[in-house]
Amino acid sequence: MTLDSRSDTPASAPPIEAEHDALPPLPMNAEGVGGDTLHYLLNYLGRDQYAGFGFYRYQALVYAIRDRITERWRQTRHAHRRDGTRRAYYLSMEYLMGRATHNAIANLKLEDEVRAALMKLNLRWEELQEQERDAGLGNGGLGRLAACFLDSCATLNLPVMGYGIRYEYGIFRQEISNGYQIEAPDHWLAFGNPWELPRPESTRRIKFHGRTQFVSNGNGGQNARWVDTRDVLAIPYDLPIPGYGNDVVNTLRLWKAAPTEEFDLAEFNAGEYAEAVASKNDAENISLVLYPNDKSENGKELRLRQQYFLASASLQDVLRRWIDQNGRNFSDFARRNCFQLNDTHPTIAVPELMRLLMDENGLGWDEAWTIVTQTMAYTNHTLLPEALERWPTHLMGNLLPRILDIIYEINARFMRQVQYRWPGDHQRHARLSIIEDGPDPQVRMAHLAIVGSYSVNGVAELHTRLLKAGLLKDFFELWPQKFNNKTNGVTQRRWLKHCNPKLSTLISSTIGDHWVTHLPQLAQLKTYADDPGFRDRWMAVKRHNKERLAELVAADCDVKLSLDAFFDVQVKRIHEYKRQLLVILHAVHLYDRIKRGDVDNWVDRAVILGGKAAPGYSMAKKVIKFANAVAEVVNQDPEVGDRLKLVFLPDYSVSKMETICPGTDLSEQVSTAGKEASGTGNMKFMMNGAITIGTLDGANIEIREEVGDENFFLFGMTADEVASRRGHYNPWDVVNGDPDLKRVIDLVQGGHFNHLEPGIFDEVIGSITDWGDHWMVTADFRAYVDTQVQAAAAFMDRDRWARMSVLNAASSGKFSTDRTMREYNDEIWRLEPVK
Ligand code: CKZ
Repeated sequence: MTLDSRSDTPASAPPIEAEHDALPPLPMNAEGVGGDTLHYLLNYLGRDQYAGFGFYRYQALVYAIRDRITERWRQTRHAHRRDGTRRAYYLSMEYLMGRATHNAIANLKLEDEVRAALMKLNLRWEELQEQERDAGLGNGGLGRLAACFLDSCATLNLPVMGYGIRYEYGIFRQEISNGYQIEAPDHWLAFGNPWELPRPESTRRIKFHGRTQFVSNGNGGQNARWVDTRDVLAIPYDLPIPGYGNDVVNTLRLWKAAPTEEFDLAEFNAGEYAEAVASKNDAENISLVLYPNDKSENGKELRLRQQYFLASASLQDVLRRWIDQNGRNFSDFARRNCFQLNDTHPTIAVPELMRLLMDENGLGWDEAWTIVTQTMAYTNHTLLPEALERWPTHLMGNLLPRILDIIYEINARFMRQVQYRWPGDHQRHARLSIIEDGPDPQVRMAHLAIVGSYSVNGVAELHTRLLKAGLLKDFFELWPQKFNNKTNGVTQRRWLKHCNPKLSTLISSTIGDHWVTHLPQLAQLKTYADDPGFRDRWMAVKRHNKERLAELVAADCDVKLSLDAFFDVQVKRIHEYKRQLLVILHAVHLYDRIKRGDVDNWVDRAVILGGKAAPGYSMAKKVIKFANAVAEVVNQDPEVGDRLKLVFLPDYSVSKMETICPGTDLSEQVSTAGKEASGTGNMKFMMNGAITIGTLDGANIEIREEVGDENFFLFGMTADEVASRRGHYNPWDVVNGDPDLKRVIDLVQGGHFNHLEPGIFDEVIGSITDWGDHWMVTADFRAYVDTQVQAAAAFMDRDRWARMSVLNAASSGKFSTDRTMREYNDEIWRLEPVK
């Protein structure tokens, strides 16, 4: 069989139940798991107890667990097939999965058995776990959201499959050298990934370059053919997505790029053998590396190649299964399939589905367009203009000529509709057009996504409201019924149960464990917020978790934190709109207060920052250097001592967040109002009993609504105030009018934190003073500092703080992705849960 054979199932496949389901189920006990682990270590991996390399022991355990997952996986697949159920496909360029093993064991409810089995083998679960590399196939919130969605869909029995790219290199590893971020490649597959299952029999063929040829179809019409292409193969690797305690295992299918067998035959024939083989890299490069940008437009051809590769491979995969089961009759296709586009990144799927239906399956335009616009749904994740994807038509015309033809036709038909609705309103026509005119015309991917979809959603109430009133106003007027909100969430299985076992045990022993699948049950904890015994136990758990976090900080930053200090944490991608600067400048202000002896009623504080900067984002990288420079001075000053510590935790990741959020007292969510679409870190902190200091932005607003304003530290301008004040004040007037801020700016400008590298922070300070303070750091500084004083005072009142902490966790029920997925399903996908 060749790699790109056309059908996955032989014509006369045996009845599916027959022999497979006759296998006896594997034992779900310590003896079974332990025996299988040993079997895989000794007989399959060929290692023994003397092998010094811990990875093999971890690998053997994974195989033992995976066997148990695989039988449920097969049964889930058969159930989907048997029922011919309607299915949804999540298309995303990013999945920030983190580690899989703990999650799999916990979702199989095998934790106790695994522990016992490993004990017998003289292995420690905690140590084995450290052998697993994070699957870092995403940048930040958008990629992590996709991972939480998959967990919730599997837990809710929803037939949802994820499609993505199997990057060889995930998000870069961040090292800190002399305070600066250094990027190192994340070769996470170096020793292989025991969780993945390659399925080369389902390889798909992807076209690039070439040209469109029209041939007459014999009925007076013409058919388009995309010819003279340079093709690449897409090979699927499946990862199991186990539901919690329900024996469901869904699939995340990741595509790896590979050369076709005839790759560059022409060169080969000309005697350029080595060159032809070397040019295989062109194909393999497509799935080589994740683009490390979070926001920020990116016009690189390789990125467009990746996007088309994902869209085409995934759609072909779905169509192939459809044709195998239904033949080339697509009348029911839209009733049985839908695609959720994770931002505009996979939006090229809109014209690609048109092409596959028309060129490869003979449908007419109208028939194909009806199917497309009844199956595609688009989620917008940001209002930032620099993140709005646009592709130059010349680039797209060269790489995907047939796709560009189709986009032009979609636009021509769409513009006729616009002309009919708003005759003669040329400005509006230009604003709405999928093609942005100009010397270098561009395809606006968000417009293509909206025109091609039956649903358009934002990710928090405020975000959706701002989309409708601002960025997408014209589209909202045209198609108000397409727009809807779906507030983000996180999965409480990973973000409370697994990452905070002590708190989970306390919660479950108090209200039972129904919350693991029904998070609003946590509201029952509210009655315990005033129970002194419960509060003591709650705070003892927090202290234990602060100890874990302090150990991480000691190991990674070589700074010792006092467990009595107020743990004040901001971890997320570094971006000006997220205002890490506000947090650092506040630390400088506290340092200044200590140095001038203003320490009455002092509350010791440990400020912990973490996050990656896009490698090309120089301001963000300077902010990291700034944090480290301030930290260096503060942490070494004996006069400061435990009153203030500031650390920058390197290489922030999903796994690190699992230690960070349980140990946090104060969650920093301080973005310029109107700029953070939702945020999801805010929800993880809240669920673990941290209290938020934040602006009225993204999901903060809904968090505050749930927990009550007395349990949330609100500060700063609103989105409306930001919009009307921006550019209408002089930052220097603010600085000069606030003695605390003036001293902070003077300290930094005076070179107090950079004696050896003069001038390096000029741009950082310039960005908030001389150049208009676009993100309004100076404008919100006073309110922030005052609110921090209130937060510290609340922290010193141990009973009050414990109460607030309990109430935060107890009020986090809305922010489960179980709720989010139910809403997507009720209002967009309309799938039947599978039995
Ligand atoms: O999505 C989260 C939200 C956050 C929002 C984030 C996001 O900032 O508030 O909680 C989940 O809904 N990420 C992106 N846009 N919004 C985003 C991620 C990656 C890339 C881009 C935007 C990326 C881009 C543009 C990667 C490579 C090139 C270009």
